[in-house]
Amino acid sequence: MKMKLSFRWYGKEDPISLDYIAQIPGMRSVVSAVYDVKPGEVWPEESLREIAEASRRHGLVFDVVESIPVHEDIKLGRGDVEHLLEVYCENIRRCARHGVRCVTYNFMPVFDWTRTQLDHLAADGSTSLVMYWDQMKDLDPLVDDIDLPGWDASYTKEEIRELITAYAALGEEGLWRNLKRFLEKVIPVAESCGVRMAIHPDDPPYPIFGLPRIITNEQNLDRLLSLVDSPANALCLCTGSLGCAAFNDIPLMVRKYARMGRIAFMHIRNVKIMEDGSFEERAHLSSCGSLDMLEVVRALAENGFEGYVRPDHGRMIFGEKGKPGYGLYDRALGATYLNGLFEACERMCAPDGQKQ
Ligand code: DNO
Repeated sequence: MKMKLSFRWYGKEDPISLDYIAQIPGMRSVVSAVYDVKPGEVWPEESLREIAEASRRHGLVFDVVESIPVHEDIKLGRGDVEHLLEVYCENIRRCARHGVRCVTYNFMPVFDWTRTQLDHLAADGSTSLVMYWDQMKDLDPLVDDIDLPGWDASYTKEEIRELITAYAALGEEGLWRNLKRFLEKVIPVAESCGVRMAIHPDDPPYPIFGLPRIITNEQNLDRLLSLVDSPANALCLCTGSLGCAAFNDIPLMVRKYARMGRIAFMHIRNVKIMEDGSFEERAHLSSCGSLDMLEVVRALAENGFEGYVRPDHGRMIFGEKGKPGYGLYDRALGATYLNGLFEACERMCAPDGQKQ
């Protein structure tokens, strides 16, 4: 197949071993990172070499990094930004030396994804991550001691308040300015070592607690891509993150950016949007959620997509216990479903522009 099927692996500590990952049909690439180094510090080459070698021993290729985290001071444009950008560039060079071709990152203030519960029980006995507005709406992190699942526990409540206040003062335009500075520094380095930078959209793609969010919709993705017009300035198009807001038409966006050649990495998963805008993570199958997976894959295949694809968050099923979203079974089912869609679409779809 043209697309490159991949699977996230949290390294030696991950309860899902590379032995298991290698047994999933069609699996090609390992998506991993150096997890024991803080943002703003250089990754030891030895750690990268270990991931690459372990992958190779299992017949897999370590060519995708998720993520090199962007230090909050880069996003806020404060402190020694030049030094932090230098470190970031050095990490890209080191990844490239060990075979990495795609580096995922995000530009979300303070928190990565936000959910209100990680083990919501569905009628079939499976559990998944959900975000319910009625559990969110009265929370104010400047007043309450909030402990949402998945939030970085390394910050004290005081630090979180300070960061939230700083981002509120920065605002969206300030965040855009700092993203531009980041890209102008990083993209030429990525280009020169054959790496594509893949920005992950904000999850969910709208402001939470007044924090600015900018990687959220078509207009803003256009703006991001035009900040530095290079194939190395690319998207990690996450269907579940963009797709939990009804204003995003996911197949349309996938088609548009695939045609432009600006998608380096696809995170493919399904979500069910509820009437009040809450959402539940669901099984990958189209009929299980709000997204049309066949249309997503068709849009990629029709544009000759050769980038990386990974099944994203799975539910916990078959009695599995583990890292929410990152168990083995449902992601393996997701991979198999995606294989089927891609096999069918890649064989049947003439590339866009070559249709009769
Ligand atoms: C969630 C992931 C994100 C993603 C980062 C990329 O499960 O998709 O945490 O890795 O946003 O920087």
